[in-house]
Amino acid sequence: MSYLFLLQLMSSKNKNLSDFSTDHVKPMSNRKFAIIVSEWNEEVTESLYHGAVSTLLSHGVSKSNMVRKNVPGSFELSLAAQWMAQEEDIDAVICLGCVIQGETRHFDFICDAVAHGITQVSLKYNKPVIFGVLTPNTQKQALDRAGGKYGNKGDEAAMTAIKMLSF
Ligand code: DLZ
Repeated sequence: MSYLFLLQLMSSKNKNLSDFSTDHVKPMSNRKFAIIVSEWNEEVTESLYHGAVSTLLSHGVSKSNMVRKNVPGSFELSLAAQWMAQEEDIDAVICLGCVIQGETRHFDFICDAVAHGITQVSLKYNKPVIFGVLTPNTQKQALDRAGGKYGNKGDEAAMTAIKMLSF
């Protein structure tokens, strides 16, 4: 079992991803967000996207201050995040994906690469670049965390961006 998968289980088991404190959050109405959505496991990633948008809207971000971009798979999130982070008017980048454990080591390579890549982009551009990537064992576990019984990781990702911009 990979380290990332363990982290994922630890972070969402017994926790509702849509349940967070909003203390000390600053106004977001003049902030601009890029939201990058991976097309793999589309049913899940579309739910993550809708969760992220609704959380941003409920914190005063207008639709015109959200830019959506799609990428083919989660592996491509890092480069797309870099393209968006280098845009001066973008304040934070939210990366949304879902990598489901398969029978090969593809899962580990993709998860490790995207976690590392997103971190690098965040540090290079000095902006929040959020890891809104689910790494479950099954599609059911993914749906449980994409608007199901454990909330929505898209909400959590948007809230993380808001909190980092309020830092
Ligand atoms: C190839 C692949 C596989 C097997 N599984 C997933 C997945 O579960 N989730 C995901 O987001 N992407 C997957 N991909 C696609 C890779 O992320 C990437 O798009 C391709 O390897 C091409 O670089």
